[in-house]
Amino acid sequence: MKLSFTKWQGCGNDFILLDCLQSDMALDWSALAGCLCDRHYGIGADGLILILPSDKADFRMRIFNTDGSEAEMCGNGIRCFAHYVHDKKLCQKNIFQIETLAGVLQPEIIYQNGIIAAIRVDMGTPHLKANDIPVHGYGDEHVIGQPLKADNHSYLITCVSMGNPHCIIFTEKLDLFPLAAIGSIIEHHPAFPQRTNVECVEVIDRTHLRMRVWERGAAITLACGTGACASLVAAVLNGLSERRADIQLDGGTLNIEWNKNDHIYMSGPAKHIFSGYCLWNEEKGELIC
Ligand code: ZDP
Repeated sequence: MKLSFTKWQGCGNDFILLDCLQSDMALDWSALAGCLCDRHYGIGADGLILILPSDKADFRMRIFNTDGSEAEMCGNGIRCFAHYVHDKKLCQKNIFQIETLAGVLQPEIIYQNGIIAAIRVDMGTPHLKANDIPVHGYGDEHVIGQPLKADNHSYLITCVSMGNPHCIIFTEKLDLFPLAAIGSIIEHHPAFPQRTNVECVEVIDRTHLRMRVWERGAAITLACGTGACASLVAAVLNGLSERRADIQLDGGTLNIEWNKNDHIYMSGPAKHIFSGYCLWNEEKGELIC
């Protein structure tokens, strides 16, 4: 079958978007995500996002990682989603609601001098209790600066859920941090029954952080929106930053604010790369090249 797609990126975290508003296609999304996201034999992306109708919000978003697993949420992806539906005039409002597995979230299209300057998303509230993340082995309460053994080293971890799980490690020298070597080990560590995203963070000053990410189901990517939110929360909990900071990622910068109402607001860009179509063999579960 012919699949029309559009490809977007937010801070270099790139996604294939499928507009499923008109058709109720039921495909093997996991297999499709694996094939389409492949950078050599497919289109290439960090994830596959479905744009769906919702009965409790304006739209519903589903996100699949490159390994085919479904994530609850995606911060860079939801900005791309919001920009796309706004461009296509699928929604006339500048603030609207998107249902995700992490709850109903609210993006806002921010205009400056008649052009879109950023997408700001009310990302909801962070979850800090061990069982809500989930993380095992540290009791029922918060996990802030606790030791975790991985690859014969002990790392001090802080765990935060933005709907999806994050394990944050602060380091003084980000460029020397062995993320490629330990990302997968921590992702699959038995302490994390749903696996986890892994962020290493260097504090530049109280309003500037640098962060690199190992994404669950996708390995190292240039940016992670939910990870930036989780890192800001972790920095505040460890007394390392103000409640509002710029988070510098390898692919760009996000501004994150943990408001007094406990909601997190993430502001950043979303850009269209190209659109096209591909042919998908449903029976074989592979692209027709
Ligand atoms: O939680 C997960 O499995 C993530 N890999 C989902 C994607 C998160 C993302 N990087 C973000 O921006 O929040 C896209």
